[in-house]
Amino acid sequence: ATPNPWWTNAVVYQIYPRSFQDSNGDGFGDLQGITSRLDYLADLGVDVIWLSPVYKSPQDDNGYDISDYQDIDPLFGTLEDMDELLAQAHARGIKVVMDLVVNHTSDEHAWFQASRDPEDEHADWYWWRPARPGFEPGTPGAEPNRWGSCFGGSAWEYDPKRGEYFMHNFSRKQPELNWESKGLRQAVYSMMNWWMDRGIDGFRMDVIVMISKVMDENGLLPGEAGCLLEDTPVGPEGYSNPGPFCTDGPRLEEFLKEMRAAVFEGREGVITVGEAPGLSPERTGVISDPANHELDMLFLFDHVSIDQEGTKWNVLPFEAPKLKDIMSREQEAVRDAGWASLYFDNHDQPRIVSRWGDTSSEELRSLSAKALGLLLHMHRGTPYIYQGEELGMTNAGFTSLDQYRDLESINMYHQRVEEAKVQDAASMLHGMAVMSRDNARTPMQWDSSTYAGFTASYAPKEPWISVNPNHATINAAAEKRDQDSVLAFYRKLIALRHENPVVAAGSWHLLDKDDRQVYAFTRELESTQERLLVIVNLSSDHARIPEQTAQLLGIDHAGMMTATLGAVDPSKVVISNYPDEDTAAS
Ligand code: TEU
Repeated sequence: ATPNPWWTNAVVYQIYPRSFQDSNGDGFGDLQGITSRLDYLADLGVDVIWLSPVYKSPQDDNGYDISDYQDIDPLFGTLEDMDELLAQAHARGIKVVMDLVVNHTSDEHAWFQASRDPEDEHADWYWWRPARPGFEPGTPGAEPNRWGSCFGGSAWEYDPKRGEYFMHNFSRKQPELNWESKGLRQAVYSMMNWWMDRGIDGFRMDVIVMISKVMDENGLLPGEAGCLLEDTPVGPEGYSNPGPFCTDGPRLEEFLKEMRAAVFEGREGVITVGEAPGLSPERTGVISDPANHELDMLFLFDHVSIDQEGTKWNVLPFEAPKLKDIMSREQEAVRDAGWASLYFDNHDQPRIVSRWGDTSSEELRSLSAKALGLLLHMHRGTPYIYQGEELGMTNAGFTSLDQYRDLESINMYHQRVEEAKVQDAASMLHGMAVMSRDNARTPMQWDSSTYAGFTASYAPKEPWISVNPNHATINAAAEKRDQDSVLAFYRKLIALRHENPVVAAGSWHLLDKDDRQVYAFTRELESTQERLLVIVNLSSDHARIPEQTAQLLGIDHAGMMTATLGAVDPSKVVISNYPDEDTAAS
């Protein structure tokens, strides 16, 4: 069989530059700060770092609104700082992946400004549509249809200069790019090649599954101007969800193949991962199948939606069987071809130890973080560690609206509580405390000093968002000194993957799918005769070893797992060489 690509046993570390390390005391993280922390990342053992956007941006959506793809925003530094980071990372054997945001740009991008002139060559690089017939443009109800934005309000914004509306699935300062335009696509590929030629190693592609929109025979989008607004069913907040029309559209795979041919073909050592909200696990088997020449892997969303009902602000309790079911589908989809990404945390998700672990005591927080880390990293796929996840960093613990910075949380509070009145303030503030993206964006906790070492204690400016007070005990400096820390555990997890082919390449088989406390599965690799049995107690109390797992262990299932949230130290994990030895519990 062809050897597996290098990224099948790589571990990727996501950096949110704004919150990682501030080197000039302005309260924002920056590129020089990242470079100063590369030894920490090399010591952890990660193979790749993925940087959330550092391009020129008005920072309306913290850099996911780009106004110049080929320059660095002064908030983060300069192109020279970027070149130095690339050189220093590569010198340590660490690859660098940038965040590609080409479903939309900032409204301050030159392309958009040019597009506001209907005679300009860029006129069709965005989605422009006239007001509904019979309505005064720019007045309420005149929008082309009732699509809503993920960040609140209508998905259409009126531009007085052009006299038409432009579509935005995110903030009104993030106009949607029209990928039907070949000129736009060529300009994107040219920019991507400029970065690849500068020495980066690939891209994480922001909402890339949204670049193809569903069209009708006249090139119109469903629910277009002229259609009755009732054509687009409207939710309780007064808007419909554009998702179905804007995700996994008919030309998605055509565009991905065209991009791969134009940018990645012939380059070595590259990795591409596409963010795929709304895509089913089964689609990842097609899009990540190397025979299709599209993407190496996708970020799916089903497993990080099992504790939400309708919207992320309606929170449901964690149920292990639901996670097992979804993770099984995601593993099954790529059993024979294609590849899975493995993540629980990122800059849009709450911190997993607070979400599905138990932070009611220091011991349980540490055990939870290890249990969840072992669970994720022992699956088949490429694991992604989000900054601070390796420390067991927790949610922010915010209780009032003014502590939040994320426009998604703030806008949706106003829309849901004050405008549409579909949720009361207390319930929404609870939903935000559990699910807001700001939970992942508080400064990285390096040490126990005033600002956690994120910025100097004497810095002239406070950090842009509050530092979590628990940095006094949860921080990298303390955990580096503690061989039993979450950090030490993650270092072993990564080493386990690098040293045992079964972890990266072994097949995956779930055990006891209905057990509500214990999550257990096996990994097997014929070529090296290795088998691994992973048993994780995801509850906060003692759990009985379930039937199938006990049988595989050859013990009476009365055997109890002693440690609550039992994640044993991975260095004790014995990779058994079957068939003679019995499998080892881990
Ligand atoms: O996120 C896309 C996406 O699906 C988000 O709407 C996310 O799922 C949501 O915030 C969860 O409630 C990407 C980026 O990761 C995110 O940071 C950007 O805000 C967004 O696209 C627009 O670029």
